[in-house]
Amino acid sequence: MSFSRRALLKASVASTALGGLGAPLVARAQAAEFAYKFANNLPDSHPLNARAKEMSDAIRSESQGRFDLQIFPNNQLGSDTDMLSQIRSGGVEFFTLSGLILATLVPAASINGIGFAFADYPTVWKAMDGDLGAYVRGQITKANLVVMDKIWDNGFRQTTSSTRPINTPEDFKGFKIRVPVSPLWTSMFKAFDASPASINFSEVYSALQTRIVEGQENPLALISTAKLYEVQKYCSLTNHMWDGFWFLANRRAWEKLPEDLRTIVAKNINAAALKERGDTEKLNATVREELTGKGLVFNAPVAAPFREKLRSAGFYAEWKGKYGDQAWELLEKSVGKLS
Ligand code: X2X
Repeated sequence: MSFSRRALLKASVASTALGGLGAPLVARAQAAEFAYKFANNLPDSHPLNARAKEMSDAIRSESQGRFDLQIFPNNQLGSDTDMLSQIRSGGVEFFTLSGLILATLVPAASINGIGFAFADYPTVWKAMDGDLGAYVRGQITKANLVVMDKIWDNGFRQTTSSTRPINTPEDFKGFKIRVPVSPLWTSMFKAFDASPASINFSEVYSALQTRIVEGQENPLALISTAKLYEVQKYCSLTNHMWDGFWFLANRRAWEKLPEDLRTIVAKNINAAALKERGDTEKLNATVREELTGKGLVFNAPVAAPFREKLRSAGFYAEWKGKYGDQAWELLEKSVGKLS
């Protein structure tokens, strides 16, 4: 690094320390050869964004200021549906998206969300870091997006409601539930005889607050960080699916990067994913007490009748047909027989 650049960076750090007063605000932007945007739908306080910040700092320093990864959390740049089109056109360079939503473009990407497929985290990571994940990444690549190796954790999803707890599959009957924009989600809650409405996460808090829907489902880490407990009363630990975020890149933007920068960026993103998995799993396991303190009333239904309801509604048979034998076998190899 040249003397003058170092001096400029120092000045910039000093100005930040002084609360941003003073001048050389542009040092960082000027230093970076590449400034890429990373958009996501999660609150700032979610582990994904905490680890993303750390990762962005590590990338900046390892690349000696050549690469600046700018994080836009909380749907600041638009809903998941908007961002999926932006990542394809290059309007954003990076985006984390649930595989289930990505399935609107890459049908195979929802396969990890099949109801009650995964029993626990070790099984999830073995599959997603193994053959099943490799298969899905292959399909994503065919759709002309770049995907990092390691999927990030959202978690096992639980059902919240402003009207009633869910104890048995019958409690889902007629239940007005928000689901993310994804055919698998709609299909699954229809199989429960619920009344699912596809709504992007950016609109969920207000949809619950205004009671357009009675309930929603998400991992506890997100029910906590997105403050959904403020507009929900019950939380039923249905554990009905595991959901994770693929870290996607726009292909043209990715290929514009010189090889050495690609290596630095990918290595740090994948390392951050592993740390985020640890944080999120821990938060999902420990935040219940805090949520109880905020007024959420918990119950823990037995899973078997829910799974049986999906089976008898033909859910597993239908999705096996949609994914095809190869993908289904990879899933069953990881989780055991499903239908
Ligand atoms: O939209 C949701 O519920 C969320 C945030 O969990 C996903 O991204 C699937």
